[in-house]
Amino acid sequence: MKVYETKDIRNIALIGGAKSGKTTMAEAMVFEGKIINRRGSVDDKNTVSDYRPIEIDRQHSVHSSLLYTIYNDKKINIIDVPGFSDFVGDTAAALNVCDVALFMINGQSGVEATTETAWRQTEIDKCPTFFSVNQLDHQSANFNEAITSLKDYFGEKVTVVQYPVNPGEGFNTIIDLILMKQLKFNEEGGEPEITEIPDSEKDKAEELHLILVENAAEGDEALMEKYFENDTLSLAEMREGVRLGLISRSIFPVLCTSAKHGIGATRVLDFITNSCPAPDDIVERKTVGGKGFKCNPSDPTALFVFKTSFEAHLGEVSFFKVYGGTVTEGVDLVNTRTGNKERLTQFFVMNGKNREKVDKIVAGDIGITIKLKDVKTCDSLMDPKNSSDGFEPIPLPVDIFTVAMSAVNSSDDEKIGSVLHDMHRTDPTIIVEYSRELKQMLVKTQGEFHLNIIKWYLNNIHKIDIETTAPKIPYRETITKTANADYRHKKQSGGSGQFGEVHMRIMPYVEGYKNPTDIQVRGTDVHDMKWGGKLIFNNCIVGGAIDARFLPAILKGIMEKMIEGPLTGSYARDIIVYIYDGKMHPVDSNEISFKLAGRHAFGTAFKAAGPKIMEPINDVEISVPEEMMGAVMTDLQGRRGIIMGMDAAGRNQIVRAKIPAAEMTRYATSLSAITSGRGTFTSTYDQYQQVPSDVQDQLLKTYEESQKEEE
Ligand SMILES: Nc1nc2c(ncn2[C@@H]2O[C@H](COP(=O)(O)OP(=O)(O)OP(=O)(O)O)[C@@H](O)[C@H]2O)c(=O)[nH]1
Ligand SMILES: [Mg+2]
Repeated sequence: MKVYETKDIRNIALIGGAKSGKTTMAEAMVFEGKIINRRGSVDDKNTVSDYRPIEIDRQHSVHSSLLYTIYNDKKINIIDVPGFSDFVGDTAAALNVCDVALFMINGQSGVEATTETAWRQTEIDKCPTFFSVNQLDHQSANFNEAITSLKDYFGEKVTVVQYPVNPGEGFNTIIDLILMKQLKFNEEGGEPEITEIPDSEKDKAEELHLILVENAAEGDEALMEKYFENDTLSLAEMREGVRLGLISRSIFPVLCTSAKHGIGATRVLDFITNSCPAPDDIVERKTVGGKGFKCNPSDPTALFVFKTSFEAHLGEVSFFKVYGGTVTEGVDLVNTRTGNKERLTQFFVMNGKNREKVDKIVAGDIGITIKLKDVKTCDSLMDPKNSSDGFEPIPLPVDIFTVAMSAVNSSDDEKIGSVLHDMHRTDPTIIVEYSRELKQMLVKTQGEFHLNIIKWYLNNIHKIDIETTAPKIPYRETITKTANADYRHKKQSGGSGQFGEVHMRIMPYVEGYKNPTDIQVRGTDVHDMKWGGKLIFNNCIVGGAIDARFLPAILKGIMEKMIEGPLTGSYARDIIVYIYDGKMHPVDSNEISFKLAGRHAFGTAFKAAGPKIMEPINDVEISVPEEMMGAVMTDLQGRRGIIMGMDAAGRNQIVRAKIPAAEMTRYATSLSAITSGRGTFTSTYDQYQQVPSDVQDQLLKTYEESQKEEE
């Protein structure tokens, strides 16, 4: 394959709502570039992009695919991103390395939830963005409504560059406001017949052209002047204006297509090659340490791995974009995460499942390599002379949906662990953790849909039957008042016996607490519990009632009960203990006796000290369209939520609330259902709080029952 220079490369992320037609569009682009000689379709399960078994089975994209096409002697890399909102991690990765985002808008439904979230990501990445209103051949497609919806969401910089003359069945004709021509496509796409704009469309075309010219000129002062001088712009000036406007995000052009029939596809390619920025037109990408790379082949070699996947016959594949230099076969680069050298031996350019071997990849281009020793997504591979730091990682969304997963057949448990570990490598938004406290394997995802993908792989590819349940909640136990307890451990068996007696007082720990006045504290140990909170252990023994050497054993006994709390076996926290008296036996006292005495005395005192169960409370931030606020608030009340505040953010309202973690386990699914996918949220642990008494009664009952079952 010919090597394309940086200025002749375009990197496009195909983004948009589920089933808007991204994969179909990618297929049309690859076909029109003559890279494949037959246009497949998602419905016939034979596209280059949706080639994986799961995608063929489900007939939608599940993983992003890297494709390329050639048009106007430019190489266009395309990342086709799955549209369901749970795959937001793929969107983040694609936008991180692509220089332009092409949003496919379903002409039947306008701006969808995923479009809105992906748009926010383009704002963060400052990514040049344009739209194509697709499915215009559909009888219920409505171009004007789609434009209204786009402007409504994204503002007046949304600019019509093309409009359909005959939307609906038989759609084949477009007025192009850059070319100021009519484009008529034949049934299966291809190159259009270009004619003058018919009289019937002239007024509308002139009016929209003027808006386009004004918006295009806004991207550049010199162009603006030219426009004022001549009242219009030449084709080259228009293209330049649009290109600059895209870069500065002062224009968001809208094209129109029927990807299914290839209508408009060649013109989209033409637009990409003539009006979209090349990789070196974009602001430089900085390393963590502030070094800048502007996709220049003369810079030291620098590349960024944005995706990892497992491919048939290749094994683990690393997808990368070159930001500096040219990578050639056999080059040694340093992984800035590990400091180790990696030799890159083979490169390929990809078209979904098809790949072609190449000798080198220049700055600005995207490719894949295989057989790396230790490289993960987000790693940077740098010239050894310039390898002190790497690029910022892709900003990934936090997980919002957690389940506990186990194998139906416990002999598969280990296998599940290793499969999930591999899944995390290829999709870092899948997080797997084994919780020792809960004794559960927790799988954290972007939602139930995402989880179902994991289940599909485990069932169909790895043949493992699994069960998922809501994760247990890491409750804590504490006390609310002071109590005393004594315990004598005494055992007489044959020769030496066991004897230890402990008198203790326990009191709730709060910051700034005061010791009781009737007890004299002689020594204090503060223990920070690794599960949060404190245990304060006070030695108040007078007159040598208990030898100092037995105190550690008493503490050990108490600790055992702190680990397995007296109420429900959860960790205990925030307790002050005073050991103020006891008894020893000159022969029979030993450590084990005092440990047991300490443990029992603590258990008894705990139960008398107004014991309470505490639960984790999360700080939750929910973003929803204004009109859905009522439903969201009602739902929050049912979750014992406390509303902390509300702010307006664009079209949305942001609700801040404190909600018990126990009430949040399926929130991703509920919020999506209440808001038709428009609501988003984040949830982070804030603090432990005592549960209300009805919840405590229920928890005690459940624990009692589970203990009975175990017996
Ligand atoms: N009528 C019509 N149908 C289309 C068009 N483009 C795509 N479709 C159909 O819409 C469905 C979804 O198309 P895809 O290309 O898979 O959409 P996608 O955006 O890649 O979907 P996800 O990857 O699941 O987000 C398929 O049945 C396509 O045949 C179009 O221009 N016109
Ligand atoms: Mg798709």
